[in-house]
Amino acid sequence: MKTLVALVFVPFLLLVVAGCGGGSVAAEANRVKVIDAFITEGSMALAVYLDLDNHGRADRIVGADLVGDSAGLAAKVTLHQTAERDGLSVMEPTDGIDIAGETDGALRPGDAHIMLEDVSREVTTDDLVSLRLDLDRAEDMTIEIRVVTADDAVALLTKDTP
Ligand SMILES: [Cu+2]
Repeated sequence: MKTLVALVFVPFLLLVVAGCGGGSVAAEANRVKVIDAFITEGSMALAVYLDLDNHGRADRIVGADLVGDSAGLAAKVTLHQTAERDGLSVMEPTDGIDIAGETDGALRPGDAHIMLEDVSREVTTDDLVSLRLDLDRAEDMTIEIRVVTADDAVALLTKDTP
């Protein structure tokens, strides 16, 4: 009798667990969207700025790396946070960049950004840079970063603060 009870209930429990887990993973996957990503043309060290749209819960960028044709373009890809040190604005490595839940967000100068370090060549507006973002909750995603002129970067970075 005990065996019969187990046989009846185990498949039922498995169904419930599978349905629940599968649903939440799928829903979480595409909640964070990158609307725009850009760097200013140049070489050596390039800061990546992002426009984000998060329709899900708060998340966190925990890593990033260049992929595809862009792999190896920079020796290092790091997450940076801007901080005040002795009255100076400096950027420091950080473990993660928080993305607020249920909101539009942006990575902007003076705040957090992704840094391409030791870029091996001049990156121009003809380039498109592929970057994988590692997220804490949502699935990792690959984004295309466009390269803009210094003037265009200023226009993009000032339009958000009317
Ligand atoms: Cu930086």
